[in-house]
Amino acid sequence: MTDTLHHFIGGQRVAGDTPSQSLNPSNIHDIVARMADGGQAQVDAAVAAARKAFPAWSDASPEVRSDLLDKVGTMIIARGAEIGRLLAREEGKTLAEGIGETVRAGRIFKYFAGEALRRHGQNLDSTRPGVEIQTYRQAVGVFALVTPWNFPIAIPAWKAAPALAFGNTVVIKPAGLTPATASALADIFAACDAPPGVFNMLFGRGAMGDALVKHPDVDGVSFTGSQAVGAQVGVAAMARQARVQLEMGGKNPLIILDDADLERAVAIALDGSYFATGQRCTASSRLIIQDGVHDRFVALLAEKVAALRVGNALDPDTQIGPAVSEDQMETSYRYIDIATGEGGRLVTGGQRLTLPTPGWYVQPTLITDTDPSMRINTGEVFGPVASTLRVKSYEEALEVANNTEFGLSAGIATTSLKHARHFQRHARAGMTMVNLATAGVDYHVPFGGSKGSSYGAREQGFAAVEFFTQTKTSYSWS
Ligand code: UN1
Repeated sequence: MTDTLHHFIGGQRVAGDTPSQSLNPSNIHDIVARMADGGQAQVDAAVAAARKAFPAWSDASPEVRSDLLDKVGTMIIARGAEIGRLLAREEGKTLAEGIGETVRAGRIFKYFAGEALRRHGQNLDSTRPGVEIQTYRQAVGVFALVTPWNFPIAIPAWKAAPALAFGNTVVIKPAGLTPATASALADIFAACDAPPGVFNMLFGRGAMGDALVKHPDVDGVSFTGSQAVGAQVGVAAMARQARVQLEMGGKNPLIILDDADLERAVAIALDGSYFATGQRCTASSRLIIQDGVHDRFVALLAEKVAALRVGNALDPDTQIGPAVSEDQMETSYRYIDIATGEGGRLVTGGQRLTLPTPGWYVQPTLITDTDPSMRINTGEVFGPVASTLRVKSYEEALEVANNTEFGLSAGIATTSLKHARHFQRHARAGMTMVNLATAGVDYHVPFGGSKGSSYGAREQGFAAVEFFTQTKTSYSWS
């Protein structure tokens, strides 16, 4: 079945041409959806609808906002198996990963249903007698949310839910590779009787996102995607003093020290580097291993990697689905070639795969004997590919881990409290993981990185209020 997706503007589906389509990366003969495109006129209409809805939505009782988010969350979870399957079909995650992500999106809405009711202002004594001070958190206005293909429902949820909870209205432009999954969210807002214009969705390619981000009536932009696009989004937003939040790539290290619980270390490396086909900005791509345990760790991990079942995402036995697109598949193989060309040793993987259904499959790959300057250790691969680096000490491991322009997530496998504590303080990353995979985060706590990975206020959990509200300080004397 091929869906036809139209824009969702002011509570209505707005039809237009549907020139592009999304494909099932596990079986490229399967067209998942035909997707509308558009330009300035659709962007103007969506932003105008969001602007029109803003006064009533921001003035509404927090209970009204809480109720809508709770209803949306409940409906997403109720439809978890069906939307999760659509996600797996369109993005290439396994069924379990697709359903897991969908349920997570529902939980995000339910969390922010609670946040909408929480009081975020303060009462303070003034330094002057008889004067009182209150701070309020007020809604900002219309937010543009530009979301990536790798979490096609969770990331729209984690940007839209807080924006709406605090009284803003939104226009989402989901990634062109995964529009059908995002569109399910627009259907749910319609089914939950969301006030028209509070939640709008525009389909299309990069030019559509560009027009949205540059729209003078958009007050803030939250973006997740590549560094190159993020830089343009940042400049466009700042040019008119719109607030902006950017989540970009990662080149996340996982250190394995000699004293690590080896079985645990192998399990978290396997999860962090390969699950979700390595298509997570939090994926572990550099495994930094201490001398004493290096060979044993590599042998154990290689055995597990070689045994991973790559296949059609909709087959329940599949552990690793395909890359999302031909481009992403080719990027992985290109990085593998460069790595072996520069002297890396291919321990397992790296071969092209022909499976019963034609798709963009990548064989999970482990490359050893690399050094920090190789391309495989500097660029973001975004595929099921990891490299290993051999180090002599914890100090050297930390130095190698921090030697990157990114800084999203960083992990360490160790039983030493001393090294774990030191790492938590000195890893230059927004998130640190001790004996846990670098990927796979909770939804009720801050998310974000340092250096080239992130810009602006943190996303998620109790931190989201920073970006999606503006503080007013009120003085009174009586
Ligand atoms: C996770 O690791 O659970 O685009 C989430 C990404 C991140 C989300 C990762 N923004 O991969």
